[in-house]
Amino acid sequence: MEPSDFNIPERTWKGRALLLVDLDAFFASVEQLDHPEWRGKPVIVGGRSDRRGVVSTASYEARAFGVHSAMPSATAERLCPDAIWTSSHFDRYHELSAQVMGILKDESPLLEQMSIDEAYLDVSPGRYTGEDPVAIAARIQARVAELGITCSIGVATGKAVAKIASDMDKPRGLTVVYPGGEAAFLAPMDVRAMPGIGKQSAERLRRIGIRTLGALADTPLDKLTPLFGVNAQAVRDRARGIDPREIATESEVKSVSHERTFATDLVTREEIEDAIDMLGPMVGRRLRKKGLAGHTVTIKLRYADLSRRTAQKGLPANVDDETVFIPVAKRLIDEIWRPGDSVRLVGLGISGFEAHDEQLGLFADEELPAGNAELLSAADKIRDKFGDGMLKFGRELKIRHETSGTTGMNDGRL
Ligand code: TTP
Ligand code: MG
Repeated sequence: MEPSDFNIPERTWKGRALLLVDLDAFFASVEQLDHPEWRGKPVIVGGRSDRRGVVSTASYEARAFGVHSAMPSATAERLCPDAIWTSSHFDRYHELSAQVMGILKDESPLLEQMSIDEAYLDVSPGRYTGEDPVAIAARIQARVAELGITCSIGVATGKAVAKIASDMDKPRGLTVVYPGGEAAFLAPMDVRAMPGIGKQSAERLRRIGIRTLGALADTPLDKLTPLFGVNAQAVRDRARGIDPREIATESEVKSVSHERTFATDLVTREEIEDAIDMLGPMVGRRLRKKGLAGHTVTIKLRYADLSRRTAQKGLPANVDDETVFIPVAKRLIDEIWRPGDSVRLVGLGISGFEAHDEQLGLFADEELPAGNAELLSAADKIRDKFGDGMLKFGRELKIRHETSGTTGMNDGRL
């Protein structure tokens, strides 16, 4: 293979340097760590097919058979009949996640955690450390490996390229896109490789003859405006590797959140979903009142044993509309809850009000449903006048009478 433009190392890194660190087959790797006899073998974390479950994740040995996250367990069993199956052990995953985040914070406090196993780290020379970003990335890999799990890292000048790079050479990959090499790195890729360009955008681009990010980068703006409106330039910039989004460090993050304690423990997924359906409109209304929109959804569950778990998900745009963030919040349940867990408290919050504003609505046609601003604004008015109890949508009603106490509105972190 010819040396590509994007991987010619320079002696010193100039400008911004962001790492995207993502743990390899995270849940499965923790299971292999905790069960040495499972190492090197296909391990699947998830509910088995007799319970109509889906795969949470699979070790790379199982992925060789085609098994992947979100696949129905029945399919996974067929593809890999000899796999070792296990249910999730979230407390362990959170423990390991916290240890990894601790290592990252030690390398640079400029950290934005995106999920349980993924974080951006700003290691721009001169910002916090003068060290070479690639050397830092290599050291992080070594330090994480000491915990008994592995990670892949993308190093680049911006978020999108770092994210794509982190996924290029999993597991244990270290992919570096040097400053100035972004456009050449992206050019041959399918437009779908760009985070935020989903099925719909890709299809619309295909209809005007654009399949690769290179082609997108070279397209005149007047051809993109009908597709992306005011965001056409931002979309094209992203394809050219121009991505000035800052990382949002924890200290800047504020959230609007609500939580509720229940008199009787919630024991089914549906009951937890009902709680989210109830909390969502309270959070949404509070956001709209404050004129805030955020790109991180957090749910918090407290269990009968009083232990607490949270799960977070980043959104491709800032939102204040509960019809958009409630479905995302519900999908997070599986990260921290499994059948049999008794839940005493449910919290829901939106945070990350900064930075992403430039990309608001950028790729708004996918991943996020359109939302329902008009209806919500009408509902807000009724609630303003008569209070929260006056208007309830669907399932909200079911759960109201089951609550024993409410913690008030709070603008702190979940
Ligand atoms: P990912 O980072 O998407 O996946 P991974 O770490 O298992 O594998 P990779 O090497 O490709 O990064 O997700 C992190 C964890 O989140 C994963 O280990 C299990 C959980 N998860 C689910 O439970 N369901 C899902 O559909 C996905 C994508 C992840
Ligand atoms: Mg991962």
